[in-house]
Amino acid sequence: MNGVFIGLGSNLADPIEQVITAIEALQSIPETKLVAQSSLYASPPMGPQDQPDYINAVVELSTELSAHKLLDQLQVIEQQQGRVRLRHWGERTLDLDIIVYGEQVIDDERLHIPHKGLADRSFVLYPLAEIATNLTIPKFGNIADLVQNCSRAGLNKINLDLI
Ligand code: A4P
Ligand code: MG
Repeated sequence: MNGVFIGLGSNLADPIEQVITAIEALQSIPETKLVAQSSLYASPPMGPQDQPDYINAVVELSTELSAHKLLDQLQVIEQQQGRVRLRHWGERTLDLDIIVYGEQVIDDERLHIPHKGLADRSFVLYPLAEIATNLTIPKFGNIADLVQNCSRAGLNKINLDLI
């Protein structure tokens, strides 16, 4: 199964390192391979403003796991990296969201796929567009149109060579 895209976000405890560590951890999920990874991006927080800026990235996986089994694995990685759930849209050491799972549309008590907020989130759309130029997302349409309708103000690509 191709075309599974995961959004990574962190704004606590060395966020760049958190995201890099998480990308490594994703590669040890059973029956799953890393296909592509975006650059890292910094952006101001969406939601409560009294929290640090975020580092975000998007990766593409190829996996034999169902979306729900994949979510189980993502939540294990979040826990491994000390995830504590403080408040909605609040600070976190690591957030792993399934953005797109192939052509699937899922709306149940555990999962909304494609991710509900993706059209409003520059920190998801721009890294996604970097690795999936021609993607068409169920319910949302093609990535080029989504990017065009979402301002990238405040979103900065990180040059890891400078760090
Ligand atoms: N869940 C439902 N759908 C999915 C999905 N597609 N992928 C459920 C992953 N999980 C999904 O997650 C709560 C539950 O969502 C999970 O148990 C799963 O069953 P959570 O991460 O604890 O959620 P939350 O913090 O209450 O809210 P939410 O809306 O998920 O937070 P977000 O949307 O993740 O926002 N600003 C910037 N610049 N960059 C960011 O990355 N992130 C957030 C968090 C806020 N502001 C940000 C950023
Ligand atoms: Mg989440």
